[in-house]
Amino acid sequence: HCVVWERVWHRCDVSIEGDDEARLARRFKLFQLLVAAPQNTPDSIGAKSLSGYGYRGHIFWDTEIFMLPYLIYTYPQTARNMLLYRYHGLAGARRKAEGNGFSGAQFPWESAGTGDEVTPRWVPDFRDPTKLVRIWTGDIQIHITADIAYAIMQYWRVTGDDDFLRDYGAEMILDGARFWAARAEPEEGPDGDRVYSIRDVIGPDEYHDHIDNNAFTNYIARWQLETGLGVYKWLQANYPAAAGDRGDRLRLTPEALAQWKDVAKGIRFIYDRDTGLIDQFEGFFNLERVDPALFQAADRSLQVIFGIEGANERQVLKQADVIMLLCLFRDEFDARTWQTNWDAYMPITDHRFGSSLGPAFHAWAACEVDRPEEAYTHFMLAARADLRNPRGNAEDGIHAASTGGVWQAAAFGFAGLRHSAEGGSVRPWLPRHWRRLAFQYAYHGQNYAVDIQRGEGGEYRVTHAAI
Ligand code: IFM
Repeated sequence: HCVVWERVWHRCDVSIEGDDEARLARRFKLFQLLVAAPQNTPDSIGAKSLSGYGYRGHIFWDTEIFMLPYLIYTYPQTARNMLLYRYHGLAGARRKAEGNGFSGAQFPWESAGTGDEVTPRWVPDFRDPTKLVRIWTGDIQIHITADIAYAIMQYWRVTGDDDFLRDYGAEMILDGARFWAARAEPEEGPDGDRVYSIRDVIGPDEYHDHIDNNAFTNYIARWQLETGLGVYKWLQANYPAAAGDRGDRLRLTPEALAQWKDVAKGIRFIYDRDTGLIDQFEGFFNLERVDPALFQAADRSLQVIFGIEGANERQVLKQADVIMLLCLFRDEFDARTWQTNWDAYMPITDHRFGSSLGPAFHAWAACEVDRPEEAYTHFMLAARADLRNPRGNAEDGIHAASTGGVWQAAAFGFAGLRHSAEGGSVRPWLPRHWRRLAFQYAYHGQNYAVDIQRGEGGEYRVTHAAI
C-alpha cells in the first residue's frame, strides 16, 4: 500500500514548503480526488466525490472545469475515462435538447447513469423544510454543454490524443455547437444588424436566475461554435471518413455551418470598450448596489440574508462568473480588462458563504492581477473548505470541485503554468512565506517537473524541465 502511494505521489504531488497547513490541505484534497477517480472504466466523479450523499452523487460542471485539469495533466487515461462518461451520455443530452425544442446535444446540469437531466425540480426550503423551493438550474443553467467541450479541448491539447478527438470528442463538440446555434435567438441589433441573444439562463453565479445574455454563457457558447468549425475542418483534413460520418449524422451542411458562423459573429457580449468592464449579464449594473462592508460583516450567506428574490435583485455574487471567464480564457483578455473586472466583482462576491467553487479560481485570478498575498487568502478558503468545515455541511461529503481547484490555483495561478504554440512556461507569484512550490505534469506524453524556489532576498529560482 505504502509503496503504491509513494509511486502515486511521485507522479502527481504538489510540494509546498514554508506552510504546513497548505501542505496538509493539498495532500488531503489530491488524495480525495485520486481515490474517487475512475482509473479503469468510463465513469465520472460526483460533486461530493465518494465521500457523502450530498447531491445524490450527481455530476455537475464541477467535474470538467474544476477537477479534470489535474487529471488531464497527471493521469490522462483517467481523464479520458471521465470524458468517455460524457460520450456515453450523449443520447441523454440529445433527448434533453429535443425535449426543449432544439437540435444537437444539451448536456444535463446534473447527470447520473444515462446522461439525462436529473436535477431535482423541487427541494425542501432549508429555512422551512415544510415548504418547497423550485430549482431552476436543470432547466436553464446551460453553460455546462460548453464546459464539457472546453474540457475535451483542454484534454486534447495537453495529451495530443487525436484518436479520442476523432472518435468521441469531435462528436460531442459538434453536437453541442448545433445546440448553441439553435438556442441563440436572432434579434435586430442597435445598427439594424443581426445579433444573437441567449435569454433566460443561469450563469455560474447562481444568486441570479432567469437572466439574459450572461457573459460567461455567451462567450463560451461562441467559443464552442468557433471551436466546432475548427474541429470539423481538422476532421476533414485528417480523417475524411470520420468527417463524412459526423457530417451526415449531424447534418453539418454548408448552410448549417454558415449559420454557426453567423451566430458566433453576432452573439452578444456586453462590455465597456473604454474600461473593459464586462456586464455579468444584461442589466446587472442596474441592480441595487450593496455596501461592500456588509460582505465583511455577514455571518451567513448573502442569499440567506436577502432571500432568494432579494439576492436576485442586488449586485451580489455567489461565486466567480466574469472572473471564471477571465481565468478560462486568460490570454484573450488584456491586463486592463483583468484589473477592471477584478475591482468590480471581487468586493461584491460572497467569498465566505457563497459557493465553495469560487475561492480556488479567485486565488488563480489574484495571481493574474499580481496580488499573491490576496491569492493566498482565497487559496486557504478553498484549502479549508473541508478540513475546517466553514459552511457547516461536512456531513454531505467533501467539496470535490475545490480539490481540483486547489491544484489549478497552484499550477496555473501561483506557478503561472501555461502552454502556447511556443511550448510550456511558468511565471511564479508565490505568497511571501512560501519557500518552494514544486510539481510534475505530463504534456504530450512527456513528463515535466516544475520547481520554484525562493531565495533569502525573495528572488525566484525556477527549474522547468523534461524529466
Ligand atoms: O456546480 C455547483 C454550482 O456551481 C454551485 N452550487 C453547487 C453545485 C455543485 O457543487
